[in-house]
This record gives sequence, structure tokens and C-alpha cells, in this order.
Amino acid sequence: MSAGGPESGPLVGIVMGSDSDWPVMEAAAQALAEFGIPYEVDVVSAHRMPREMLAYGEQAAGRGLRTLIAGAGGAAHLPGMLAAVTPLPVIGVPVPLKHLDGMDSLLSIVQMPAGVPVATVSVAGARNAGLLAARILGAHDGELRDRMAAFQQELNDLATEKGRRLRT
Ligand code: RP5
Repeated sequence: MSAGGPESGPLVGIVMGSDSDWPVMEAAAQALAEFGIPYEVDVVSAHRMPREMLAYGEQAAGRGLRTLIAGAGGAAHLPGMLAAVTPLPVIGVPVPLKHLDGMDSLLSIVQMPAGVPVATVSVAGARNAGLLAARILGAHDGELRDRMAAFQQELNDLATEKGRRLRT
């Protein structure tokens, strides 16, 4: 699956270990869509399709992707293995499974060795992964940065309004 304008290929690759991760990961796609950022979505399991997973990571930058969002659950090696083979920033999303409340996924993703960073968001924090990717791209795109600042102002206004309602 991919979403992007005809003039530009995807800038963000959203990948996951299984299609069963999609109900969590689709929030990343939703966030990118809100900011008009073209993205692609795929399943590249680190354990079930390791060669394809390595090829995806190795080819990502050359294909024009600028950031990867990788989600996995359980023994969640996908974000770290991608970070090992790409120079792109990798954002890891711990997907909670039936057991252990996602702690296994979180610890598998966050405890990376020095030299191979993965920016890990909260358990099931796919929306923040999408927003973080937007900020990374916005570092070199003033228009996108302005949209992020407007979004932050909306959050501010909403929180202020909620406080005002409680006070009255
Ligand atoms: C992980 O195993 C996937 O990321 C998924 O979270 C989990 C279960 O996968 P399925 O058995 O549902 O395909 O690699």
C-alpha cells in the first residue's frame, strides 16, 4: 500500500512484522496523511522474511525514503535490524500482544546497543511515530514545520478550552 502525490514518491516507510500489527500501526499512516506526507506501508518480518527485511532496509534511502517507522510485537527485532542496515532515522513502535502488555515489545525495541539508535515511542504509540516522522522531515521543510507549529497551537487551544470548561 502507498499514499503519495503523483509528483513525489513516498518519503516515509511504515513497516511491521505482521499484518496483525496494522490495527495499531495505522495511526502512524493517519498522522502522516494529516500532514500530507507521502508514505508506503508493507510487512517485512525480521524473523519470517529476514532477507526481504534486510533488502528493504538496505534499499530504503536509495528509493527516496527519508524516515522509517517500524512496528513489531513480542521479540520485536524489526526496528533494530532495520536501523543496523540503513542510515535513515528509524522510529520503533512497540506493538502490544496478548501477553506481557507490550513490555516485551518495548524492551526489545528500546534497548539498542550504542551506535545503532532507534527512536522508540510508547507502547502502541503509532500516532506519535507519525508525528515524529513529520517533525524529522520538517527540520528541512519550512512549510511542513509551519504546519506542525499550527498543530501544536491547536493542541494548546484544545487543552486551554478544556481547562476553561472545568473552571466555569
Ligand atoms: C511479530 O509477531 C509481529 O510484529 C506481530 O506483532 C507478532 C505476531 O504476528 P502474527 O503471528 O500475528 O503474524 O513478529
